[in-house]
Amino acid sequence: MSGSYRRASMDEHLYDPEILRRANFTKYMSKFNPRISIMNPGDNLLVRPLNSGDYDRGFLKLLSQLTKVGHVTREQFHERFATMKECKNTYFVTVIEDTLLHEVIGAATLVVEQKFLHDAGIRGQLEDVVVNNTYRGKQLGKLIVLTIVALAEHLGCYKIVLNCKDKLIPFYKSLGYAFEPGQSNNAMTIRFNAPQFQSNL
Ligand code: 16G
Repeated sequence: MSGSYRRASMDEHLYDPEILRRANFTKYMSKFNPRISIMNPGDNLLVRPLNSGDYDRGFLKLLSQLTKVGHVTREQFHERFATMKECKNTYFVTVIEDTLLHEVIGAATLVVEQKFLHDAGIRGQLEDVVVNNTYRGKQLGKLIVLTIVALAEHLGCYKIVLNCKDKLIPFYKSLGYAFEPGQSNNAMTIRFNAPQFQSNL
C-alpha cells in the first residue's frame, strides 16, 4: 500500500474510549426495558469509538442502510479517519459491534462545533444514526442516540441538534429532542449538483 497518503494505523480508536466510560448514562437508564447501557449494551455487543479496522467490520455497509455511501476505498477510509482524528475534540463517531460476528451493527456520530457565542461554548450535532435492520427490537437505536446525548453533555456542549426525516420525529421526541418555539420544521438545505464529489479543502 502506498505511503503517499495519511493513514490511520490498524486498530486505532478515533477517540479515547475512556470518554465513553466517563459519560453519565444513569439518567437515561429508565428509558430501557430491559435495562441496557453504554457499558452493558446486551449479549455480545460492545459500544465503542469507531476503529480504524472497522472498514473490514462492515461499517460502510451499515451506513448504506441510511443513505448513499458510494465507493469508498480502504485508502479513502483511512485517510478520512486520520483527518477526523486530527480535528481534535470534534468527531466522535461511535459504534456498536457484534463481538461474535466482529461486525459493526450500529453507529452514530457526535460532531462538536466550536463557537464564539455562549461564552465561547461548544454545540453538538447528532449525525448518521443507523442500526442494522436485522438487530431491531434490541433498543439499540435508543441506546446509540442516548450514548451520543450523554457524550455531548459530558463534553460540555450547551445543546445538541439534529436533522431527520419526518417519520423519525416521534422517535427523537421520545428521547428528549424538541422543536424550539418559533423554530419547528425549519431544517433547510441547498443540495449541490456534484456527481463526482471533488473537495478543494
Ligand atoms: C439523516 C441523518 C444525517 C445524515 C442524513 C443523510 C440523523 C439524526 N440524521 O438526516 O445525519 O447525514 O440523514 O442523508 O442521523 P443525505 O444523504 O440526504 O444527506
